[in-house]
Amino acid sequence: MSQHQRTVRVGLIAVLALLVTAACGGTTRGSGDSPTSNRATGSANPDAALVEGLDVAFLPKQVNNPYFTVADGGGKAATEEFKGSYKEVGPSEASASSQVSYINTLSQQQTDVIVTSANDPNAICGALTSARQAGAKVVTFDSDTKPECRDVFVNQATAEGIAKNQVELISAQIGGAGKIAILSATPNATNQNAWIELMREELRKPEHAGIEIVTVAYGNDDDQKSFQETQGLLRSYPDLKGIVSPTTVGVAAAARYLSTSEYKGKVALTGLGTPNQMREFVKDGTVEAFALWNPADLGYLAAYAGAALASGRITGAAGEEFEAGKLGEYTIGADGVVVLGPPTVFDQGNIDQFDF
Ligand code: RAM
Repeated sequence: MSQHQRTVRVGLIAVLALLVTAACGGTTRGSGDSPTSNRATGSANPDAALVEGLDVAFLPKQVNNPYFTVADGGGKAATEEFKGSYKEVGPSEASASSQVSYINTLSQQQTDVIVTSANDPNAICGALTSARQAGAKVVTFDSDTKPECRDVFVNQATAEGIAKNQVELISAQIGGAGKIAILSATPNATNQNAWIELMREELRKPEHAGIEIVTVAYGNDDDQKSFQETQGLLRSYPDLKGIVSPTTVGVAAAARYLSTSEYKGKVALTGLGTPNQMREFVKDGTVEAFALWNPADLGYLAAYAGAALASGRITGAAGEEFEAGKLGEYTIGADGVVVLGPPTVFDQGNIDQFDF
């Protein structure tokens, strides 16, 4: 869409927003909120009518990762609901600066909403800032940038909640004591680094005094590298009791390695995985339990947050509310963060109820 077309359409959207607000008896937000953020109330999903034709682009950490296929699929479903136009672009490797050229292109194409999971908190900031100056609304989801480089971050769950969940899972599986290693994604990943830091904090609590993290290995969200790193961990630390891999790529590769090795059933493995990738390893006894949120819901919520920003319903300020289709109403928290909800734990008992 050209700059002119966008200006005209954004103007129309703003007028429509005002009309709907007036018709529904909505009010202009109070002090602390943006004066341009007019909220329509009384209708199930007023934004849907206001964002028709919106160009929404999803830019994942990497395109060939089943987790992002599902997450971005949720974004596509949401975009179709509000009759926007959806596309997914992105690198095949999750390296720090691999997303920059994609953001620049999306900005040149006058994309209305860019939804991205950052491979690095800093590397894409400049490109995102330029895109915002050119008129795009930027939503990060899954893995954040620095807050000043985006409008809203849609977090899958609180980082503290994820860290606690991971520690509880591994502790239960190794009997509360022993050496563990972490198999992470890329060394720069905002999300994994935050979780690992908080896992270390959690492990400093007296009830976890017997558990020691011996090292953090990086599989770069690459299947082969994650597989080899797992092998390396088991060779380097013969007394390892468990591995925590808070990445869907890492935990699936580690499970595949363990499942045919002498360590199967002896070294515990948990982390964040998709039920479809982990099912066979739960059934063959390699993995007892692991966790994840619903990636499709995460992408869906992120797309609706983008639509709410583009329609002027929200600006990203704390306390603002927006409708996210079938997921209902969400409120923006501090630093422009929206939280999807707590993660689910999967094991033999429930894994067959999930298909993603
Ligand atoms: C991988 C990615 C993603 C993370 C999940 C758990 O797919 O690193 O960012 O949220 O794992």
